[in-house]
Amino acid sequence: QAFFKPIHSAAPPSPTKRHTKISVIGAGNVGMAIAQTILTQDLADELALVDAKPDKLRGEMLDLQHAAAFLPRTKILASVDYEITVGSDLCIVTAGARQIPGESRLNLIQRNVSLFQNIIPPLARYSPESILLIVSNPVDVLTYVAWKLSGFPSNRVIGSGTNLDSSRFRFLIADHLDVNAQDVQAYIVGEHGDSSVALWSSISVGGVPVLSFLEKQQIPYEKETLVNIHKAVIGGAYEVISLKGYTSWAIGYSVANLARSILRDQRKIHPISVLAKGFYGVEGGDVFLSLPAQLGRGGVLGVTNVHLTDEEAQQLRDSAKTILEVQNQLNI
Ligand code: 6V0
Repeated sequence: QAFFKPIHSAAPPSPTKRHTKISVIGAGNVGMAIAQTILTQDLADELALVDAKPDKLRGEMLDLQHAAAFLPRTKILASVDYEITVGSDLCIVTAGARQIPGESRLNLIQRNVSLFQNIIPPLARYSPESILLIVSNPVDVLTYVAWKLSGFPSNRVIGSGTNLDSSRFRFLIADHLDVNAQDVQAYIVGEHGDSSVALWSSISVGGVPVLSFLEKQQIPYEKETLVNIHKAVIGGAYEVISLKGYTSWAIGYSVANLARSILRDQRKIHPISVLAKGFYGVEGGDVFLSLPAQLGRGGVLGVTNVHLTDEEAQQLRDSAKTILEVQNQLNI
């Protein structure tokens, strides 16, 4: 006897209701922070977790499933087999090798490329229409690797890039001015990490362009303050890692925010890693860099034309060159 007695006139489920599926590859600190933010924000009907460690993976899956009574209903699956990712709308890759003491950066990247050779082809095969969102570091190079290995059009392969750096930037500016970070429009572009480029001239708070306002009012502002804020953005990740061993909450929210823009077709502009060739004078090869890009259900819809100073544009081109030099040394 059925537990539930169906009502006679119950209509069949509407065929137009979209079933949304997200897969997260890598159930480490970052993958799990992303997974839990996605669950609490009700972004998917189905969440598939893949990792190379079956016990850890099953433990994480059960732990999340046990919260079902407090969360929106989401089917949670986990397996070492990529078959469970079939039909994903969005695949988020956070799997990554950890640096061995004394290992060169290039060697670590090459090990991550080998890892991606096992991850990206099955993802692309099981979800040929999906959008790939790469989080593993070095994110710009690995987004390029994922693009190559997937064979997907570039609008469907993105890296989380400087979305997190920009959120740190907005927090620090908001803290400095004592305003709400959501009212601060400010972008960090370029390479995620040490050589990122802060777009000072385009910062605005509540629609007021900050630098030109200060200049017009002849309010002296310390150039040093600006430099220190950017330094704090770059140092932020290192500081968190040195204190707690890894970063997780902010990257979790940052990636869930990208997932929302994509799956709910929000058409919001995010600084994310996209194929940058042809934008802002970036030439010389296929390179992924963070630029303010519009995101929707189709992936990257376009790149906005923010005014860059000559110095900012040059820094961006230098970043592109550095990344290309690394890429050229890889066996993909
Ligand atoms: P972690 O906690 O070591 O997790 C990595 C996970 O990947 C582990 O659970 C591994 O078992 C798993 N894994 C390894 N190989 C495979 C494989 N072949 N298939 C499936 N799973 C595998 O690392 P953490 O979660 O802290 O970081 C993950 C990655 O995110 C690293 O590359 C970080 O550098 C990167 N981050 C990127 C950020 C960004 O802004 N782009 C921010 C934070 C971290």
